Amino acid sequence: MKRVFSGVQPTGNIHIGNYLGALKQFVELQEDHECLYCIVDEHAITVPQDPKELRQHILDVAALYLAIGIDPKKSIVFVQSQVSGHAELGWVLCCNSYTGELSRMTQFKAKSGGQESVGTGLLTYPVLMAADILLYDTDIVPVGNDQKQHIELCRDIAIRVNHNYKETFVVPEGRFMKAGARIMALDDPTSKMSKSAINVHSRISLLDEDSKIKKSIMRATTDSDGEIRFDPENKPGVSNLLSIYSAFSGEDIETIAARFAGKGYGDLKKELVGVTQEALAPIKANFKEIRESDELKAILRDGAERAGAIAEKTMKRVRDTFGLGF
Ligand code: AQP
Repeated sequence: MKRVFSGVQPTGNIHIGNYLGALKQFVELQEDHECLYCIVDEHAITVPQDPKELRQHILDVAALYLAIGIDPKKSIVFVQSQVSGHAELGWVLCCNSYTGELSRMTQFKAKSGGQESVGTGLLTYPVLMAADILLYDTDIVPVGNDQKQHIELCRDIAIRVNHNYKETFVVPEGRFMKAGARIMALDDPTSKMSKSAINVHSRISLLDEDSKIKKSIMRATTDSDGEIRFDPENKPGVSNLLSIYSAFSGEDIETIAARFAGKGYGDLKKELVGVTQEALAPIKANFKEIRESDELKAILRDGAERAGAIAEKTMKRVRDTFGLGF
């Protein structure tokens, strides 16, 4: 069975971009793969976090994982900082990567831009992400399109170590959704939907009330020509709404666009409100009960133990490759 690894940062409310780009794949893959799904709290602290809030967000993401259908009997669900191999391998890989390649990463440029002093963690973030993946001999990494460059870097580092030392790492492949790989902000369809954007109507969070979902979609930015067709370059707003519709419903984008031919943007938005509310209703219904259950922490402890056992095997191999310890 091929092994799958992916993670989500506990940095705020998980939105439909995270879900349609990454999380939805997690659920599908667990049926016929060996899956590890991580809450990557060590990534979250690359920018300042309130410690109390961070701990709450860790449990929120864990509960959401289960609420969307990740089954802890089928998949390993755990928190990154509970398995020390992530930080240990992260350091080893830092010593096998170059500042030049890291400073070229688009996400680093975006997050560090305009700041007076830039934390080292922001620069080395993709190296820690490579460690997360390589620690588990991962074959497949389901992520959104924004992570493509980081997956390439991870592959480069693995190939570099295998070539410069000896065969140590499995070289992984990214897995991207056809529809949903890059959901754009509702208020500005030229930027990706993000947890940290100031305008709450730029995104739909998985736990948003129906009224908020309706408000955010009905006020989404479109254009003035009135034609419903999929054309991300010239009609990014309408194309984004069609992508979200397709990703939730499973219906082909072209089929949806053809069905709305001659109708107005208001008609598309109204239907999308219904489709989104319907898709998120069971997640919201499951979340509350799981989040309040005593079992949640037990599931995470068990997950960390199982993940830790796999990680330790890899770390033994890594220490041997580099001659660490005795
Ligand atoms: N807009 C998006 N469309 C599709 N996929 C997305 N992902 C993120 N945004 C979109 C995917 O979601 C997974 C988890 O993301 P993350 O929490 O690890 O980090 P992120 O990419 O930094 O998410 P945000 O929402 O943009 O958070 P902030 O605002 O904190 O930077 C990843 O697989 C990612 O590709």
